[in-house]
Amino acid sequence: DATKALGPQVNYTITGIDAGAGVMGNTQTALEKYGLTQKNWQLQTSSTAAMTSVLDKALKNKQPIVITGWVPHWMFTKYDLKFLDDPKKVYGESEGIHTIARLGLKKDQPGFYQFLENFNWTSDQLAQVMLQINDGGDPAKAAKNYLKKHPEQLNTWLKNVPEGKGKTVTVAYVAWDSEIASANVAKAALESRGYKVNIRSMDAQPMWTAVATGAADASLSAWLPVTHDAYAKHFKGKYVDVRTNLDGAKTGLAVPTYMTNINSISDLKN
Ligand code: PBE
Repeated sequence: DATKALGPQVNYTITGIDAGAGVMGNTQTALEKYGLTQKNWQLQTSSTAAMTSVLDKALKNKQPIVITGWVPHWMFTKYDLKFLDDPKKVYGESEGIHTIARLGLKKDQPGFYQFLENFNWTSDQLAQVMLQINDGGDPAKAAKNYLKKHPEQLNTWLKNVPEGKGKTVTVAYVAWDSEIASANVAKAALESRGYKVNIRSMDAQPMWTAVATGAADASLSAWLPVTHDAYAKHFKGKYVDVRTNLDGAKTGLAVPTYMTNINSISDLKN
């Protein structure tokens, strides 16, 4: 009921995802900065899968719900959602997905490092792979299909990358949908040049730790400058920020568009 206060209708709960996600830490900050903790608002930890399933149900019943949202993600393709305005800029102004590498990688694996310097794409391109996977497609197959359809882009990515001759590299990623797509596409691209690529799925903190300690060679899953700021600060000097592999990422709080009275995080107070 749009005329009633939102808080009691959703039990003052924001439906979140995994605890290690940067958007969770920032949402906790948002609750404090917007004075929502005093109003008993709380952030529920769950997983992307659980969050999107609760979201799916709410949408089917046209019920109110507040979630931690982000793009690129298929939730914004599949559902009519809107980000809540964030006048206090808790979630930052512009965000990108960065490629990070372990110290010494450029010297040890110049060919692989060259690939990392070459690799970037757009949200629309990433979505082609992500949506195939969301439709039940095998991630490795979706990645190979993408490369078949974009041979020129593959050439750009492999520019000045010498034959791998079976050299092994390890790429850490977090199993968020956008990162499942990028890890698999990078793997397929490198394998077409003769590299052997181990992609390892882990939580956000272990991912950063793996790159910072050299247990992984690189990762394409770093959201900067805001979402993973805490990790970036913690591991400062222990990793190389190679480049932005995708521009125009965004995180924040999101609601279905039928919640016409709720447009800003400040509106949650009413
Ligand atoms: N996300 C998706 C991640 C980065 C990718 C927004 C859930 C996070 O919050 O750490």
